[in-house]
Amino acid sequence: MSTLIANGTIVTADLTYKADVLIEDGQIIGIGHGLKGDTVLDATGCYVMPGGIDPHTHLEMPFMGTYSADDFDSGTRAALAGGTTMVVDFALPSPGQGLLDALQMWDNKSTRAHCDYSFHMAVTWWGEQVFDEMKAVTERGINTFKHFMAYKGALMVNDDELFASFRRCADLGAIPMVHAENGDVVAELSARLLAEGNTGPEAHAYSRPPQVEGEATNRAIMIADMAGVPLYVVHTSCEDSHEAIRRARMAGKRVWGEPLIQHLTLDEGEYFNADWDHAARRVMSPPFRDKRHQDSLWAGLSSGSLSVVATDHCAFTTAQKRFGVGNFTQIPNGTGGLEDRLPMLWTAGVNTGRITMNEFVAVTSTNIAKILNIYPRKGAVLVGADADLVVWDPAAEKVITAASQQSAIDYNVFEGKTVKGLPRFTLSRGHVAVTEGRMSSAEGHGKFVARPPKGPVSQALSAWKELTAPRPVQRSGIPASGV
Ligand code: DUC
Ligand code: ZN
Ligand code: ZN
Ligand code: ZN
Repeated sequence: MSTLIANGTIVTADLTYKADVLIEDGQIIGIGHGLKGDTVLDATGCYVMPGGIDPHTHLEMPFMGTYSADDFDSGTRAALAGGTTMVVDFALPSPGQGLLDALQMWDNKSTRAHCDYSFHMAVTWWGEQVFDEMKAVTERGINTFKHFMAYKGALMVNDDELFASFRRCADLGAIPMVHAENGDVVAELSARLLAEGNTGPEAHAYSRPPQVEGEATNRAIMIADMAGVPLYVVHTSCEDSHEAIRRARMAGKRVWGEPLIQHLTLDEGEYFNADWDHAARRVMSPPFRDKRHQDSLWAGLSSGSLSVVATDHCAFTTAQKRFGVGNFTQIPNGTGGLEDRLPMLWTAGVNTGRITMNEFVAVTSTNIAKILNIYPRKGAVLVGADADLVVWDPAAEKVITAASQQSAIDYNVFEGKTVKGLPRFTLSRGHVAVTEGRMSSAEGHGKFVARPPKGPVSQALSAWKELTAPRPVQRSGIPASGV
């Protein structure tokens, strides 16, 4: 049984042209004119684009005394409803837990996925077991390792551990990722704020100023440089962090930055002059910033210094957020966004002229497919690629509401916003999963996508070569005794 997407305009990261797309057995088998299919999907007036890839989700993750509320069922339904056809979730060992043990937990949860998925592995502690298991993890098709520089006393790793793990990544041809915030400073500021009686959700933002992120991003970049390895910085939210990434890239380093759709479109005003629930529902790390930082992120997308737009989808219900009444440090950190990433970015980016359609495809799909080493199977409209596609109707509009979303939580941080530009159809490996908002996705249809290591990248521009070069040793002049 073949499917033809007819009368649409194909938009990829570098081309825009009119052609039909023929699909069979989950793959694109033809692109052109005069093709025939058993089923025809009408794409008149629409753009046919690679489905979105969200490289940053936390589904059913044990975190801050609870579990994030969207699992691989509701989370991947939300993804497909919004035109995203693949998610990459973080397998998160609790400190002391083996990586393979954590991976087994994620394997079990992900059997419910409606769209294809992959994992990053988090390194939340350091030891011989972690060192050894990192190799086995790459052999399972996971080529990215995430490190938390914040969440002191829980997930945070120190600089010696970062350096050791980055070195291991270099040996394995894997890419380290960082949540870049200075966890020591956050802990200090949080304690001080609480002692002064600042217990509400707005204090969460005070405890994590942009400098905390800028410092950690700079530090991670330098450590990666000394380890001779590329670096992926998750949820880049501010100019301080973006500036470090820009500088590294201009110096020839492979460093990628990932702003979130939330930071691009929502600002710190959400925490102030708002009731407790409204503010707490938007507590995430890093927090929302002011307009100057938002402008910096948009400039990064159009200039290419920032590479990927993600969500960090980590949704908690209002009841879960209320664990932090009286103490903002107990509010589970995280917001949703999986269903809204593409429509919000199209509305705030393409419709305003801040980014082009081709840049939209690059930052929502193609760039990350290349970074994660799954291009052109994913992130492309090419013969032989998986038919993970979105047929995008630029004229379709809706108002975002929690009442109509796939996510399991009871609110939406974009509630009331009008978006223009929505999927007419979303296809997961050729299977029509969404038609104008009506779901026909299938639980368990999603398959794990293995991502082979990239192999060691050239270290010509890193400090590692110099640091490990033979050094002259002083052979004389050792004092006989004393001084
Ligand atoms: N930030 C969040 O807001 N939630 C999950 C983890 C993180 O780093
Ligand atoms: Zn993070
Ligand atoms: Zn995250
Ligand atoms: Zn199917």
